[in-house]
Amino acid sequence: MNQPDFTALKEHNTGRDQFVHPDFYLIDELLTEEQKMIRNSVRDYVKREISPIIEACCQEAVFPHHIIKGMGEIGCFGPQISVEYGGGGLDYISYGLAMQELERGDSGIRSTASVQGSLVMYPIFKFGSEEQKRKYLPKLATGEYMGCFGLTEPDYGSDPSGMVTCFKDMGDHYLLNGAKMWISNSPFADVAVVWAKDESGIVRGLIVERGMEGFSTPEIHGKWSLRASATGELVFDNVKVPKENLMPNVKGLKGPLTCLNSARYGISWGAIGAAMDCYVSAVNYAKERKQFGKPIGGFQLQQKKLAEMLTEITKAQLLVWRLGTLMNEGRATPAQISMAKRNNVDMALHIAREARQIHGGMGITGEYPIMRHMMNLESVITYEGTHDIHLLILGMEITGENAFA
Ligand code: TGC
Ligand code: FAD
Repeated sequence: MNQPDFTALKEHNTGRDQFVHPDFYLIDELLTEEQKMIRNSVRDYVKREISPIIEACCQEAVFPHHIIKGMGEIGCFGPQISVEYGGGGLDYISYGLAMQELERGDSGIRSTASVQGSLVMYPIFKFGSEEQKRKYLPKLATGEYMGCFGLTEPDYGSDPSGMVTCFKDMGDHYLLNGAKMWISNSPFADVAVVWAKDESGIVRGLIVERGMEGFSTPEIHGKWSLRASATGELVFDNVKVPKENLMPNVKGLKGPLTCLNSARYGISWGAIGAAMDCYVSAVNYAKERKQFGKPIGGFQLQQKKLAEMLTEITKAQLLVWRLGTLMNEGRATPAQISMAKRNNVDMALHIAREARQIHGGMGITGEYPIMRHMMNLESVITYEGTHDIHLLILGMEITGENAFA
């Protein structure tokens, strides 16, 4: 892999991203001035710092480390975490809008922010000791520390309850053994929030730091998806974890699953960003590209695709706005979040595929963002609970019957 020349890319590509979001139902009128300001500030950042370089990052499968500081400065890490610990203290609609704009840039960039805010800062904020909060959260908010979240294992993905990673109490420390798989940000993370079983088989959360002996983070190569995001393993070979690194305030699988609620909520907004980018590109292309003597946008078949895309985006926007309101009131249920994550990622993937067709052969090139979004969304529909798992969560909510096992 080659490191792209970021300076040259920015010089060449700055100003090319002229994105304006579709707002067919005037949903902006439901947003506060502060929410719109946050949305616009993240959008400007994406246009300036992400759009000019992202295609090259994906082509070369490189995570652009230099963006971390700027993402911290505009408040993308832990916008929903209390300001007392360095977070943004923002409401959940603002958080969602930030994720939407980042994922409009690229799902891998949104992933980096989701993991940092919802899966590393959130568990430390919610379940950590006061010392842990003071030690880690302010540095995670600025990006001085980057974090990752280890739940999935090679043999336990959808069913994390079977995890085999475990730790023993050795008196003055814990001894951690096992491995985690498919971990976003692991290759460069300074800290890992790791879910492991204690000697009674109860799932607990530990904060593991890079540099602890026996802890390694090999990178997973060869992905066709989320190529601008670094994914890896977490390997624990008799790692001595200080006792003060156990998060004291949660026991059981509800610990990691509570964090997933926040991250899945963010994805339900993020997917709209990817969908909107594909839709806007498809509208522009359909108006410009001529075949049989007229713009292809003048043919009914292309209009059907565009009309259905806009309809689905509008429905998804209304879904997340209402869900965000329920989140702000503390009334959103895990099943409601599952519905939004499942629907909106599937919607975005469908729109990416339709947009790809509208772009004809050009749709498979890096001239347009379509194929990159489409490939990214193949991960997004699998991580944070697969499409099937979210359907089963809804099925259980409706019937009261558990169809998982
Ligand atoms: P089950 O017996 O149903 O539940 C165990 C305990 O957890 C509680 N619970 C929840 N609590 C909070 N929020 C939720 N969403 C919860 N769902 C369940 C439940 O009440 C119970 O509590 P208690 O007190 O009775 O012990 O658990 P189960 O073993 O039957 O599994 C349920 C299932 C399948 C829904 C769950 O395990 C699941 O969601 N599986 C999918 C796994 C998953 O999403 N993994 C994601 C890994 S992280 C990731 O992908 C990051 S990608 C990051 C990026 O790059 O963006
Ligand atoms: P499996 O669980 O093996 O599922 C395979 C198929 O079987 C799926 O279609 C699934 O829906 C289906 N299936 C499973 N159980 C049932 C059932 N009961 N009924 C019907 N169908 C079923 N994990 C982390 O912990 N941290 C991370 O940061 C992280 N980042 C990731 C980044 C990427 C790029 C990817 C691809 C994954 C990441 N993951 C992460 C892991 C992700 O959460 C898992 O891939 C996901 O939970 C699915 O697990 P699995 O891949 O083992 O698939």
